Amino acid sequence: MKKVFSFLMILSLALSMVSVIAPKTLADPAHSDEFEGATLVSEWTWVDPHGDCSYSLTGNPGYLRIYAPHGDHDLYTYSNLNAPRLIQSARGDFTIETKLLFDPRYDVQGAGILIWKDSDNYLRLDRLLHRGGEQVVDLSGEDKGLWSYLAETPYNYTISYLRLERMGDMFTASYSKDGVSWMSLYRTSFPLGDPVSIGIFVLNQWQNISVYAEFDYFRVKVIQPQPVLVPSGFIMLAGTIVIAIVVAAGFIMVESKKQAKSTKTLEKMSVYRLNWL
Ligand SMILES: [Ca+2]
Ligand SMILES: [Ca+2]
Repeated sequence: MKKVFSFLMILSLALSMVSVIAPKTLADPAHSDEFEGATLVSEWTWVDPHGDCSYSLTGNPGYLRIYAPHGDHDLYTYSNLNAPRLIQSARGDFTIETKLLFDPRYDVQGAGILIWKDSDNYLRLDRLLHRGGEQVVDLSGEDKGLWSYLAETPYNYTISYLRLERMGDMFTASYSKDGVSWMSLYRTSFPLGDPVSIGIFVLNQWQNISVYAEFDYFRVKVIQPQPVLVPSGFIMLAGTIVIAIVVAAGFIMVESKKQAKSTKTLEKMSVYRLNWL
């Protein structure tokens, strides 16, 4: 009996050490692009609501240039959502990052990266000139149709690195001057669900002077869920204990029957002895 119980215990503990949940594979992983070719890869979708903007991979080889010829190209709930943009589908947790060459000179000229659910739910992180002359990196967007400027910091360099991280419902915006030393701009809860669109855009609003921005790359880093250790050992242990109790109960019943039989035999013998005496 002891041997059987010990064997079940060892089996239970051994199984508990190897039980894991394998990470899910993402059904719709997004793709990085260094913009080194002469044509766009098929994952991208060009969105240009006015149909008057353009993009080029040859104007500055190695960079994607997005050009907006005049105003009325915004991503702002109170004016319009006409900004030219390149988007692709994404799911799960990820970071998106771009390196940008952009030197805005006129009011509400901007360029950056975007996470978009629909026209009432999106986040944009951009290098921007607004409010008549403020040069900034800015995080803003709509949450269920409500517009917010979430955070901004003064920034007046031609090169900027922008990064948005999504972990569940949490989004973290960061920026850098050199792509090495990163500064955190803001962290916010922003439930969007899956799938979402991610991408790059250019703004040109409230004046009629053309502008373009050049993107060196758009990098997507999918954050894979970590394998999770499952306490299946406890489940196995519980099962083992139940089996052991059942086996022990059976053993006790058999022993009791034996005892009862031997008691009856003794009783019979006693009766026999009494009769004999
Ligand atoms: Ca809206
Ligand atoms: Ca490049």
